Amino acid sequence: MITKILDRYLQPAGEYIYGFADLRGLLVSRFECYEFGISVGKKLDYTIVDGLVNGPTIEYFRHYNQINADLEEVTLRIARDLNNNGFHALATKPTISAGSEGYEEYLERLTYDISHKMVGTRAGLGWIGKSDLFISEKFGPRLRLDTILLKEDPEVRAVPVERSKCGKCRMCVTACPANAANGRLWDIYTQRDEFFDAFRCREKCGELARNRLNVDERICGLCISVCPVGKKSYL
Ligand code: B12
Repeated sequence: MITKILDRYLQPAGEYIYGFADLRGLLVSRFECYEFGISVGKKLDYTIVDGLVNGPTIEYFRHYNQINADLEEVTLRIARDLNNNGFHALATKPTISAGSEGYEEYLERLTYDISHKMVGTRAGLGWIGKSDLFISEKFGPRLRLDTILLKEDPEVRAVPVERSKCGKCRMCVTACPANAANGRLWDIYTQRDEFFDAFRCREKCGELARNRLNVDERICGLCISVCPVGKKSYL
């Protein structure tokens, strides 16, 4: 039943991935009555991502906002349909923006109440790369993610991914204009700050967006563009 609903909304199917995650013990108190989650990923436009090699572009900025809006809408519609069919589902937002609830706390730590990447690894869809990106088996990092929380056990079991598959590759580490990554491989016991400096990344993203696009935003995406896993899935 759940997969039928998801397949109905996540169209065209080739642009999406989804998977089911057991999140017991992993969510903050605000969400802990939801024990399971559905990770939904929407593919980014490959031509736009390829165009990021020399820095952020206005096309990427628009595309990224459009995908966020698409994901927000489709996950809301799915959650509504699930709720109409006896489930208890909650669609979370793809990202946090200025003015939204919790934004001040977010700025202090650069973490949000729910990590879509964590839901993605628990759903077995991919792992965390050296630049702290979610690397999906299907699209590499060339996607944006969202999560639908669920109280009921969907009874579809995924094998969670618990360590990085990046091996010796350092493409994103050397490409990062902020030098934010130190090259250490991720596993579920590794904290973000041990291998990735999010504050340095954010500052550089702000500088690039200001200088290249004249917008007060934080945009880069070079780590997404250079990842060979994403490129491989394109071929
Ligand atoms: C805060 C934030 C930022 C901050 C900090 C980034 C960071 N790496 O933490 C800043 C402003 C710098 C930023 C920048 C960007 N961001 Co951002 N950001 C977020 C946001 C809102 C919250 C992430 C968060 O809470 N991080 C805190 C840390 C602790 O968690 P985490 O980053 O998710 O990763 C840890 C966990 O996932 C954990 N984990 C994974 N699996 C498991 C399993 C278990 C059992 C456990 C215990 C832990 C665990 O491992 C990771 C490392 O510790 C998310 C949306 C969301 N709600 O998830 C988008 C998000 C992470 N951003 C995204 C993107 C695309 C970007 C940018 C490319 C945008 C751009 N500027 O062009 C850059 C790239 C930065 C980069 N290389 O990470 C995408 C990532 C897509 C992908 N393929 O990975 C997300 C998911 C948004 C989305 N809806 O798709 N971002």
